Amino acid sequence: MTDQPDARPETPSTLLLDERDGVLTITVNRPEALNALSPTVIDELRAVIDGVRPRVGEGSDWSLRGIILTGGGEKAFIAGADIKQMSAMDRASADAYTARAQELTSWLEELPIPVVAAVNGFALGGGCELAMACDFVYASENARFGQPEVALGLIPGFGGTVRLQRFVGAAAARELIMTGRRIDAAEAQRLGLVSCVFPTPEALLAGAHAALAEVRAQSPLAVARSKATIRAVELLSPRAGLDAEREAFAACFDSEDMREGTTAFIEKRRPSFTGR
Ligand code: DAK
Repeated sequence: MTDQPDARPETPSTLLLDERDGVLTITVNRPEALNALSPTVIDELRAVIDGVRPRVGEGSDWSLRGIILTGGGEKAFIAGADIKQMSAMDRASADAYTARAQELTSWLEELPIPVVAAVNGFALGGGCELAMACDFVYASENARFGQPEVALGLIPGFGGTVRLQRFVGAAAARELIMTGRRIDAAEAQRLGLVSCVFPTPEALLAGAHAALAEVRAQSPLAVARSKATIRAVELLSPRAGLDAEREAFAACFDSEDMREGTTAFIEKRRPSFTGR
C-alpha cells in the first residue's frame, strides 16, 4: 500500500454524489476530459468508498444497500487514466498512483453491497478496469469498451490483465489487450463483459436503480455473504471453492435473516430482514 494519506475533501471537486432510497450514485464529473481518472479522481473515489464502509456490513444499520458508478456528460463513462497527468509521472509516482487505484478496485470488490457500473459512453483503459471491479456492468447502447494501453506504450495497470479474462475468457482478453481494439455495447454483452444493454443513458440509470431495488428486497446479510463468497472462491481451485461455499452456506443458518426468510416463505408473507 502507499504511505500517502488520502485526500478527504468535504465536497469532492471531481465527483457528484446523490443518495436516495438507500442507493448512492457516484458520477465522475470531468466531462471536459471525458472523466479521465486523474490522481484527484482516484483519491476522491477512495474517500467516498472509505466513508461508505461503516454504513454497510454486519453490525451496521445497512443504511446503504447499493452504489451506482457512472460518468458525467454525454460521451464517456471514464476514458481511462488521465494521459496528460500520467505523461509527467516517473516510475515512483506511477507506482504510487497505480497502487492507490488498484486498492480502490479491491475496496469496491470487498464492499458488502453491490456496486453497479452504469457505463454511458467510453469505458477505456482504467475506465474499463474500474467497471470490471463492479458487481454488475450495465451499459447504454453508446458505450464503448477497450484496453488501449498498448497504443501508449503501456499495459493495463488497474487490474485489466487479471479481470478481463475472468469476464471474457483468456482468448478474447488476449486479443482485446494486444490489439487495443474498442468494442461496442452489443459485442461487450456477447463476450460477457456486460450483462444488460439499455437504449439510452437515462434507461441505463433507471435499470441500475431497478436492479438495486430488487437487491433491497433481499436479506442484506445474504447479499453480502454471496458477494464475499463469490469473490473468495474466484481465487481458489474448484474443490477449495466448493468447500468455502459450503462453509458460508452453513453459516447462514446462524443468522436471523435466514430464519426470517424461511419463516416468511412458509407463512406466505414478505420477509422483514434486519441484516443480522
Ligand atoms: N486522459 C486525459 N484527457 C483525455 C483522455 C484521457 N484518457 N481522454 C480524452 N481526454 C480529453 C482529450 O484530450 C480532449 O481534451 P482537449 O484536447 O479538448 O483539451 C477531451 O478529453 C475530449 O477528447 P477528444 O477530443 O479526444 O474526443 P473524441 O470524441 O475525438 O475521442 C476518445 C474520444 C475516447 C476516443 C479519445 O479521447 C481517446 O482515445 N482518449 C484516450 C483513451 C485512452 O487511451 N484511454 C486509456 C488511457 S491508458 C498504470 C496503471 C493503469 C494505467 C496506467 C498506468 N500504472 C501501472 C502506472 C491506465 C492506463 C490507461 O487508462
